[in-house]
Amino acid sequence: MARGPTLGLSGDGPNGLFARDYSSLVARAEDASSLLDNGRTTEVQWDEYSLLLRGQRIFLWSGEFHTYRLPVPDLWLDVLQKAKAAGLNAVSVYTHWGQINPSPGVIDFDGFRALAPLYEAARKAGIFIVLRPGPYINAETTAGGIAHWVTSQVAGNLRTNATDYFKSWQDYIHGIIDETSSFQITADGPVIAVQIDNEYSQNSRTAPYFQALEDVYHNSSIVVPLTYNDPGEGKNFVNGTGAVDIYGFDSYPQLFDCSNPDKWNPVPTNWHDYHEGTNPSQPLYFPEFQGGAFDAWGPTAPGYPNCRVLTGADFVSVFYKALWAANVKLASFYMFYGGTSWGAIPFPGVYTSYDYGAHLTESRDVTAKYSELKLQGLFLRSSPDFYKTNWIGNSSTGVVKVSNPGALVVKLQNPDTNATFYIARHADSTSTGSTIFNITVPTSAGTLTIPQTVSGIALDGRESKTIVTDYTYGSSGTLLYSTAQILFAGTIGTRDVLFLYGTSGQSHEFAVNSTPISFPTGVKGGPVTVVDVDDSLILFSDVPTASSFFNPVLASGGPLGNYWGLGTNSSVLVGGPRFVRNASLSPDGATLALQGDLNVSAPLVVIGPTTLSAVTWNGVSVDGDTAAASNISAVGGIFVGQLTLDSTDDIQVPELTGWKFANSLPEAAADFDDSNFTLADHTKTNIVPGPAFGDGRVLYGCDYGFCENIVLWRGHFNATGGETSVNLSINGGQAFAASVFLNSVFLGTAFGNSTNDRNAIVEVDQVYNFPAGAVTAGADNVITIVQDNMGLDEASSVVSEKSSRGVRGFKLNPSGHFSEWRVQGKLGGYTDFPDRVRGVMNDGGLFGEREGWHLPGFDTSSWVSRDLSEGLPNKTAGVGFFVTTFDLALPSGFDILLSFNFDGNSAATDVPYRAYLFVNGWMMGKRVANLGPQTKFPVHQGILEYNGTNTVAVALWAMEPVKIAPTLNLTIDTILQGGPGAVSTNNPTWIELRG
Ligand code: IPT
Repeated sequence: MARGPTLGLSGDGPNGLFARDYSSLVARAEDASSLLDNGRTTEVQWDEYSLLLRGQRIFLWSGEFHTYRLPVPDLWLDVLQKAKAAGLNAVSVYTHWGQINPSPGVIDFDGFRALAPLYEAARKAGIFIVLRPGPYINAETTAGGIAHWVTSQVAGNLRTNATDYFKSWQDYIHGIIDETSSFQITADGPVIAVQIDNEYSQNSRTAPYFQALEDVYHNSSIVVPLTYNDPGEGKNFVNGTGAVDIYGFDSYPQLFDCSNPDKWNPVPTNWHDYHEGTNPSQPLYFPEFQGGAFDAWGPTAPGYPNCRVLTGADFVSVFYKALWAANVKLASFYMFYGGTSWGAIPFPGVYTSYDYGAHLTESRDVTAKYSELKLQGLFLRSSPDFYKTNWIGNSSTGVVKVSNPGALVVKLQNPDTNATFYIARHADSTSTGSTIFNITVPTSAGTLTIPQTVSGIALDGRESKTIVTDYTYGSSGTLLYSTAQILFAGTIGTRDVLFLYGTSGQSHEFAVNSTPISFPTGVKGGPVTVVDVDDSLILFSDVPTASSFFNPVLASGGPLGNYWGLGTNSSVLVGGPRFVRNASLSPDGATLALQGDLNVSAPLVVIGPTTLSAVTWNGVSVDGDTAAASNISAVGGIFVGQLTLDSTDDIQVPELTGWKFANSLPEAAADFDDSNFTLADHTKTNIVPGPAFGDGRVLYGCDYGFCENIVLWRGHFNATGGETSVNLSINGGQAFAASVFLNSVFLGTAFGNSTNDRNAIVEVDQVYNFPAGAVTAGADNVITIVQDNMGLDEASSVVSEKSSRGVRGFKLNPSGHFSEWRVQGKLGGYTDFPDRVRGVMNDGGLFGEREGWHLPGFDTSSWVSRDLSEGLPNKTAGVGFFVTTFDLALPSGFDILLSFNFDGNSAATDVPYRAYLFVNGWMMGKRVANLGPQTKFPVHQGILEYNGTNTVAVALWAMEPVKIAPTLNLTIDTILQGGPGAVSTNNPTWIELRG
């Protein structure tokens, strides 16, 4: 069989380790004249088929990861290694303007805001990056990522080319450029593209804005292509002002309602046609394809486990392979790892967890859908012929002959090698039925009806399959066809290896030459069946066994040495452990050192070079050998052993006891001295909509520097004694709350309702009656409002991402005048907040937060002892702080996944309380007990100190004067032996920030 000029082929030398000379490959692989670039670098090119990096064709198979949602930089490598192990070669990363540029002129790339450690970790893991700095990112984050101060300081609509908006983003984008330039692929770095803004439509208002952003990059040292994500099939920014280098569009075919997780929407069928009619000279690119779904506040919220069903392994099988069938060659899954919307990160539509039902859980653990993603990713990595295919047609028009119309089969073919890929699914993509079919297709051995000896190719319910013909692999491996799926094809050591898999109970058949070989049912002779054909090692297993395999890359010493294809084509196959992080082979090829995670003791199977004789696991030699100890080790180079989990009995976490308590709402007392609060006397605002009623004063927190989290308002009036009530219209965004007091008397709470309601309440216009005797005639009386800000809205098509958060209307009844309004939020506001490590999003304006009661090291010795489950004293409505400390002494060499759990994780109750959970000073959770659904709050090592003292503080807001008795436990969710290595903490103390 003729070998085409494809890439990613053999390993040279005894261990297959080599640094590729890509300059020669450019000429060998492609006619360079047909490749396009942006005129700024030829290291990233493209044509109608795919992207090429340094002349080497790649299938960009990527996942979304927001480092700001995992505020522990030492854990980023773990996520990237898990992406790499899934066969992804890239991540897509939003950066957050609001965090990096908290106030005008301040650019902060320290701590979790840093980019350099992300880039270093990506380079180490062998993962490319498409950077998406916005300025607008959407992302279910407050104001869609726009810096809050901008929403107050810029007049008019944002995301236009108006001078003040233009000025507002300069520091941020120039900061991004400065941090990124030296990490582009042109400098052996991971960054291969930069996206312009996010999902905006192209018109006379927005196009000059895009152009202005592009001009800034073009006048900088950024040379990689600029890309764009159209929200749908809108042909935005393909041509004309603001057009980008590489266009793509986003798709979320299952949408975001996780409450009927088994209900599927059909696979869209027009992607290929749309691409042909839109940007046929570019590859088909999905900058965002559905990787999960977000979930909203409310008692009917389905929760993330259901989102993970809606977008589960079957969804990954059918919908991701539908991308292949449309000839997509660049795709990124939103989210691969969702993480946590801690502090003020969320927009009002989502709660703290941003788990997203993604491939990794919020705790960074792998899932069943991760395994399916890995099966696909390793196939792509194994199949360079697949990176350049023509879309030939499908069975519905007779281009592919299929025996059963219940199956829809699309044909893709490499024009250079004739390798052909048939992507099959049910014609009704939502079908849960079973369909058996065969295909009659041309091959190098003539027209064949495949399979030849067994009953047919099976589709059981929601699954999709890839059937290959004339597929080549490794240095000389050939496959005439296979109905079994390919886990791995390539060279290991000096031997070509093909690892096939299929569902047990179905029939599978492949042919190397003309002789069909079948695996009728199940798997015989152990988990992996070995067939040694013509010096090529061919293996077959069932799906669970195949899913247990990892294919760690053996890095070369060259530039980009850990990047598959560009840096190395060497790898080994490792079956058994929960996760394989890394592999390296001794120079003589005898000893393989593996690193990874175990959740249980597990058998280990390594398919390595024939020189292999020993394996270490996390530095310890593994019991086992490559002798003919089992049927599969007989062929040589296969190590069979046993990995043993150490006892985890001693790994425990304490009960949370010893709580101390203090009142955190002294402001709700008539004699509270608020003279250091900010006078709220503005009569103009850039925020829309403006005030609803009152006397012209603007009571929007952000106009006074208090843009996020809890804000307190105090309205003073000299009473005549005739005042009977106050009418307040308070806006905190969907699911907000505000409690109102007159002097020290509680008047009531305004409740925003669930975001699951179509007409979710963002603003409550309510009359608060004054009880008899509460007003003091002839004296100063004070209305105190404690208000939660649930975040600023994302942009909709008509409204900008400005949001009126505050008191939109105020009026004393029957009459009266507020002599003074004062406002207080986070200490220092957005310009002078002291906590530069945790950043502008972390805390708010509660008395206890201003005093630093949430910080480690604050001395509570003078406080009273009071258990959290006792609630506030005397069933009052108000806010109290509960603080305690606990020690952890958790062993190293483990990744121990912990979470804080309210109320025994019982479903949303109707108890009217909010609790703000601070762990070592970080606001890691907002519990809203009357709405739900979230009770469980994962917190990572790095926020938690695993060897020492930890501080947990709960700001408990009782929103009604009733008995409120929350409970809080720390639990171990999962113990993984292995882990990502040392994780440091950066938890500034009370002395450092308030002392
Ligand atoms: C897409 C956004 O680009 C992304 O930031 C995120 O918000 C995602 O939605 C939903 O999680 S917009 C797409 C739904 C049209």
